[in-house]
Amino acid sequence: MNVSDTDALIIVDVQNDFCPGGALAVPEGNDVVAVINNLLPRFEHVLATQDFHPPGHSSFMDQGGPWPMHCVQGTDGAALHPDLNAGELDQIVQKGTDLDTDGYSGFAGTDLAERLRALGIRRTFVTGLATDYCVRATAIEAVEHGFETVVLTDAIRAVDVQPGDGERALAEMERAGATLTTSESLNS
Ligand code: VGL
Ligand code: ZN
Repeated sequence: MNVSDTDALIIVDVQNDFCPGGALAVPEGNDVVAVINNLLPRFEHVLATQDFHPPGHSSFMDQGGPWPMHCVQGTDGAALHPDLNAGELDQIVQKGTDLDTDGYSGFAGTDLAERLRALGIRRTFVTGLATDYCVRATAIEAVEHGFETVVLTDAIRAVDVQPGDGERALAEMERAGATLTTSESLNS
């Protein structure tokens, strides 16, 4: 697969709270950082999403939601992983800022689609955390927005609240029209 200037790398939620030691740790979540850093120089366009919840967000357990408090705006847990080569990110899109919606998708309540169109992007390559939530939702909505969509399976990790959730999410993304491949299949 050849990478061109109408492709964008999308890095979903590679944040401290989703890595081991964080509030909503994804097993081996930090392992995606090295894979993504290797991908960065191949892409002209790189956008990262950042889960960025206000205090009292409806997805938090103390509000009756499913998750421990995580990625609260302005906290270290919400910061991008320190080893991610942030200098190569062109844009950061904050999501989950609305109190009452989960904000899993990078497109939900954001201008991500408009930003991609403004850059002339036709195809997105989706990486990051977590396979079964925000990666899944972002990839499926990228397809719905009309972008050709590739999910790089070595550059994502699942929460797996229930065993098999990550595998099921892969199947769902593929069924929605995304292509699954690994970063090794990319030329540039
Ligand atoms: C995520 C659960 C809650 C994710 C975000 O980034 O996959 N999961 N908020
Ligand atoms: Zn969240």
